[in-house]
Amino acid sequence: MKPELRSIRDKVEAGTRLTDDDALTLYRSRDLIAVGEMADLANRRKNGDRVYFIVNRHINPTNICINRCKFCAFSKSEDEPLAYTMTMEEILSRAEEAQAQKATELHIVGGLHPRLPFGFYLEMLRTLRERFPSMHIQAFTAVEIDYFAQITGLPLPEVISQLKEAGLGSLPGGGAEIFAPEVRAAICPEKIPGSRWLEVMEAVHAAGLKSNATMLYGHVESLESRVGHMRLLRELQDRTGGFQAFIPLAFHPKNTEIAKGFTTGVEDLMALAVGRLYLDNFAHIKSFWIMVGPKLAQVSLHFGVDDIDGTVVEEKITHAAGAQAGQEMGVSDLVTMIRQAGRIPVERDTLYNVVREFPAEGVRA
Ligand code: V47
Ligand code: SF4
Repeated sequence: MKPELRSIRDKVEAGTRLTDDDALTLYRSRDLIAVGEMADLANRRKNGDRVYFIVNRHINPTNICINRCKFCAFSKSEDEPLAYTMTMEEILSRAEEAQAQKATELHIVGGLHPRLPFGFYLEMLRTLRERFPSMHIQAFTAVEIDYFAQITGLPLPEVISQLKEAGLGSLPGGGAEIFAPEVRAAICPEKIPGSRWLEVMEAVHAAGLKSNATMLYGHVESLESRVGHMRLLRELQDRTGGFQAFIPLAFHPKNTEIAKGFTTGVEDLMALAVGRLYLDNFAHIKSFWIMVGPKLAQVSLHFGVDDIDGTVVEEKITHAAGAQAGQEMGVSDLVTMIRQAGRIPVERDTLYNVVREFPAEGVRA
């Protein structure tokens, strides 16, 4: 182990909170195995040998978006040929498929449509709740919630309360990107500032809803801006405790306006491991297998990760930007992946209640 990592390891062993400098030292060390071992210790202290997954289905009702972030290959303008908006029937038929596959969660996010009224989203939630009462609806990034406040002129708490009343169960973690203003100016100048993303999440947590938090890395950001991003998340979490999982998202460059290569495996594992070590008040670190690929997602289970998301079924955002992973993973593949890593697969619901625990046998020779 590199000498500069020894004092950090002592802190990790003692359960002492790491500083921003510590996180930078970890990132800069490039000592993947040492950092991974520490992250594994930190993770196992919280989650033991359990690794979580969920039977879920992603639905993206529209790709039309007024923001047109430079890193986003998914969004389109209204007049482009590939622009789409699903009808309520199309959304319902996807939810029906999810129900047939025993999904416990619908994950619904989309673009900021210039003309769809807030009522469309309330209606969608009400209809889904009525037709599929046992399914948890995790929907809308903080960016969409802010947009609803803008188009209705309603205060944030009122928007959230109406969504909650209509059936919203929790929020995913998208739209966070990197909070630093200079990075946002370069990659998503039209998007709400990081400070507003945090304000929306604080209001969401105050309303009693849980959410996730993401960090988009591997574009123009510096390591300092990544640490600054995580610091703001850790501070908010200290105040609210409303975040469930931290999900670093690997930037995919294809069809985007950002000239950069794909992230490397070491970069991906480091983002997850440093996240586990720095965010001591987050219960879960999720490796979204769609973004890092199923094989690296499996390896990440030894680098601080305790959650590999779920069955997903239809993923448009990362695939539009060149993701090589498939779109769907069956429960038995998820279970095998976790078992082969020597961990115990646990199917969870959105709020991390156990749905099914899979016994720890069945490892292939
Ligand atoms: O906010 C957009 C990102 C996010 C690209 O909370 C890109 O459980 C990589 O947040 N390359 C949406 N990333 C997805 C998201 C998410 C996914 C899975 C689980 C959860 C959760 C949340 O996707 C956006 C943006 O940060 N994104 N374009 C791209 N080219
Ligand atoms: Fe719109 Fe979200 Fe894509 Fe940005 S990342 S252009 S807000 S859909």
